[in-house]
Amino acid sequence: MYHFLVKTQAFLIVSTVILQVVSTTPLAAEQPQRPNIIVIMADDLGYGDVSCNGATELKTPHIDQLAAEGMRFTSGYCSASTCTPTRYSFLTGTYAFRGKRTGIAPPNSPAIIKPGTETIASILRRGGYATAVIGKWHLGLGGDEGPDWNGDLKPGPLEIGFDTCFLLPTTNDRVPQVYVHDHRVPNLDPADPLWVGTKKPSPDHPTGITHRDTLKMDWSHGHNSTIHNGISRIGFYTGGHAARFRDEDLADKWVEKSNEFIAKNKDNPFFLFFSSHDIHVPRIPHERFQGKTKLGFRGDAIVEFDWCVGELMKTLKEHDLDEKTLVVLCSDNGPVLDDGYQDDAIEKNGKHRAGGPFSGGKYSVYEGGTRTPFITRWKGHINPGVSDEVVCTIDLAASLGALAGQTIPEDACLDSFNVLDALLGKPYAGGRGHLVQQDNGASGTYGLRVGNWKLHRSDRKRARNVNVEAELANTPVPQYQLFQLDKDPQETNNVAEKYPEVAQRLQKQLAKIIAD
Ligand code: NG6
Ligand code: CA
Repeated sequence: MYHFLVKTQAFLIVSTVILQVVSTTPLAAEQPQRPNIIVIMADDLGYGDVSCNGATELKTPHIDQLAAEGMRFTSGYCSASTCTPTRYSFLTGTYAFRGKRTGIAPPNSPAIIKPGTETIASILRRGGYATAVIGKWHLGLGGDEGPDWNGDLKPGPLEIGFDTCFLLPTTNDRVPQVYVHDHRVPNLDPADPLWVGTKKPSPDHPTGITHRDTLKMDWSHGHNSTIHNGISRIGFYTGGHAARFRDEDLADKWVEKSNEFIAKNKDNPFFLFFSSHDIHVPRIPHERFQGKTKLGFRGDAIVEFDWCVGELMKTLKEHDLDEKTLVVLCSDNGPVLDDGYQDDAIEKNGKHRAGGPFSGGKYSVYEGGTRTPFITRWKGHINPGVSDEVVCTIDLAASLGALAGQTIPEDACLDSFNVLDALLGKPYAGGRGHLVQQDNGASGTYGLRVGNWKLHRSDRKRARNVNVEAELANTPVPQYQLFQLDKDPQETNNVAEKYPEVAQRLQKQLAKIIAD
């Protein structure tokens, strides 16, 4: 089903297509168009965090413009409500619960996606694309022994299809606060080697507990180990001082490196995975964004992310690439207010609803955990509109592979559907018929959406105690619940007993997908 605007354009598009068929030689018609592709993935950005999805307490003009010029999805998803599994699925096109160690990766995690695995990057590279990931990685680096911070950091992105990378290796709240460029930590002084570990390296090592009064942003839970830039983090590290970044400068760095990559590849097809650290904790936007919203640093970080989107669009325009580039904007999981630092996100939230009309957020299989901002824009090729088709970040591998004219091997991208026509807003093109949502790694909490039905399955004994907004939004026991998303988007009314045959059908379907 499509928005009125799109439906009225159907006739025009059909007639244009007929004209094109008449006037185009068969050879040209068969050739893939191979536009450049930029996937912009935000971190922890909720459905309701952008003004084009209804936010009124802050403005996201650049994202709104993207939506106005493209297709805005009201059922656009990421596949998990935490970072590592969503990113794993986005790159591999396979549900994270099928892979090992796909839960939230610790600082010294080895590379989770093994070399030889087909990824969206390797598929596009085979299609002649120059490929880059710039920004947050959080999928581990190095062999089984983990990252060699002072040596060659491989395997990593370059071993699974990316030509180049410029990374935040894990998360900004996990040590170490250094960049990774291709296989190395840049600016590392050999006389001051980088050490990263899980145990306090010396009794007098300052931490968020021993030196709490010196912190520029206090922690609320966890995040009380090594201090850098006045903020204590998850994990311990020493050394590498010349290589360390300031949190305030991350967004500028991603934009700078992306602009370099785009300029270098403006004459050939390129794929850029722009992986913002915003709006993950610690939320420390650049000074010029601090105080820009009444929502505190969480809102300011959204504005910083929006600025990044605007800069990338400006760069495309400068190189005359607007009509040659498909842009996809998405998020890696739903929103969270207090995720471990006292940044006033709860206190200053006011009437802002980060999850939009949905319940839950990060860590949850309620819709708010995975139904997130999702926009596609390709000037001259996507007719602006709003779509309620179900599309997911996991589908980008098969869909964008198809766009690049690539065939995907049978044993790769197992859960990625080719929903290209839906992504391009083609009239009457369908999205996914079913989608599994998960919270973290193989933790046993799942959601299954089939049409307007939504099943929750929780194998855990207890809901995880995370304050997503005002309520505890994680899936509680009992084990199975059934909701009707069209009538009950907040998933408050469990109808499993009212529709037992539907509940059973979905339980079986979920069990089968998981076992496949
Ligand atoms: C949690 C962290 C949280 C965040 C999350 C990963 C604590 C108490 N909480 O374990 O702050 O880092 O992991 O977020 O340490 S994600 O978006 O990268 O998945
Ligand atoms: Ca995240």
